[in-house]
Amino acid sequence: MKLLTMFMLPLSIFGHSLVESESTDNKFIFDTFQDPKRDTFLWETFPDDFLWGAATASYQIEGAWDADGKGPSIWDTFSHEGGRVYQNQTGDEACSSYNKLKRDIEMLQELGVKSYRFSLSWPRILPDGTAKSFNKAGVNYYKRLLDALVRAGIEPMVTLYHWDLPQDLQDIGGWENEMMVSYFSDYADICFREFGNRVKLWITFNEQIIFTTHGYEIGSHAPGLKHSGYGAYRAGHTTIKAHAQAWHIYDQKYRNKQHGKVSAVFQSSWFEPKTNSLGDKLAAKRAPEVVLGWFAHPILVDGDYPAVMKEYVANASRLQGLTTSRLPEFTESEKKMIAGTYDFLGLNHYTTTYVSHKARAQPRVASFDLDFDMELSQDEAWPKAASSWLKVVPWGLRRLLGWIKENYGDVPIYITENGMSQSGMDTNDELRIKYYQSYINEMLKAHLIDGVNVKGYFAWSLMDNFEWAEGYSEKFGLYEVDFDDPKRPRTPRDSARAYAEIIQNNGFIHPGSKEKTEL
Ligand code: GBH
Repeated sequence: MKLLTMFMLPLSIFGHSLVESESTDNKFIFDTFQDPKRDTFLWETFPDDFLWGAATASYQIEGAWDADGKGPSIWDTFSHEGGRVYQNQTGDEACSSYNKLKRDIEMLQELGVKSYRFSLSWPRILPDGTAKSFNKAGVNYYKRLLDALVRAGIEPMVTLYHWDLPQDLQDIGGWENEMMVSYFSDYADICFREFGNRVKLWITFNEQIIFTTHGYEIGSHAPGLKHSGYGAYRAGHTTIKAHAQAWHIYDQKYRNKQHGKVSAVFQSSWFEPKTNSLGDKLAAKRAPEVVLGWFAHPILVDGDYPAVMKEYVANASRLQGLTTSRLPEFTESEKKMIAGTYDFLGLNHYTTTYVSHKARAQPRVASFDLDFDMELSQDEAWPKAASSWLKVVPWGLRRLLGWIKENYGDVPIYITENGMSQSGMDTNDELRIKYYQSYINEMLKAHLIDGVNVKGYFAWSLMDNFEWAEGYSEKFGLYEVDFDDPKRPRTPRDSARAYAEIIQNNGFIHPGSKEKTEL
């Protein structure tokens, strides 16, 4: 099967012309996925105002971990500890983006994106996490970045929290401590005040489910705690209230002047039943309700956890001999404060998994992973990325978007991350080109055929970066970064050209029809 290529125009900004176009008779991108109803490629385009972007996060790219008064974050501590990250790598220097602002913006311009999603390092702005430690040098770095983006005509989408909590706040318990609600609100208030004249799209949290489960329950991410069965629920509970408070601060103090939008970014795979058994079907139905719904349901629906989540955690807690559920409860006034605190929905999506029903042994072990009587797996036939968890399953995105519309209504959706990893240095990344073409095509079908209100798309990532516990071994970049060179040179991969082509065409223009209109 030949690759569906849309490289009709030479993009001279990259210094050389593109791969010549191949036959476009192919209706399918992958050999593995050739269901005519599901997988046929759609030659169509997006609405004119569709927001094309690329994404990064502070700790993954900035480096300069202790420059200009920055305080340590939990990821500085965690990576410096040793034994936590692949080959004990750290984000001390990462991509040196703190010192390579000009080049990063040039890359965004080469791609032709309209928007750049990046995150603020809380301890760069408030070194000890609290307002009293305000660090002007850190603030000025982000002002320089924002000014440069404005000059380049690129709209910023700014994440307040992409996992780098100030270490001083972890020392008093981090997200397991309720006080974090007011510390986060103060931080958000300061960011809205300092940067809000240049920012119209704000994200409070990136993937609450990941940093609470990995950081407070499994221990594979900072702060490395293994509070199995309650750490993630307790930390997650705090983040939901912190999100809601920050949204209200924006709503009350800034919205009238700044006219921006605030929301959170949720992470979810798509979930397919492993077999046709009723148990597996019910488990697959439960999965998005729990994984996406844990955080999205309180914020988008009624200020409370999904009923199925409350039921399963309460039941597992009871079978464990507890008299109270390990899942905390919101008070009535908290529910009112939380419900409706969103202006759009941010979605990070990478892959699809099978779900099967699996009842757990008694007495129950307290663990988020075991609370919902399900087991996740993937299909060996699905194309593989370098990350063990990441299989390439484009049609899962369309199904997930349909699920969101069905369950949360006509909410505007930004896909805030989507992309795939490779392991070695190689700019010839044909599988990533197919990944982007097919996933973006499925998003297009969701929009045009299913009527899902998708407003924008951000590729993860602009460049190779510090992939958390995997260090630099899993590379997600449209641009390759050479981490052995102190200058951290960036080189566009073939996928950068392919993505630029999609953006330039605002979707997929059949080469045949293009020739016709040009004649
Ligand atoms: C996103 O997380 C993050 O927002 C981003 O920072 C990150 O670079 C990107 O995805 C790529 O991973 O090894 O089986 O324990 C996505 C969620 C979190 C999914 C870590 C995989 C490890 C699974 N990812 N998780 S495993």
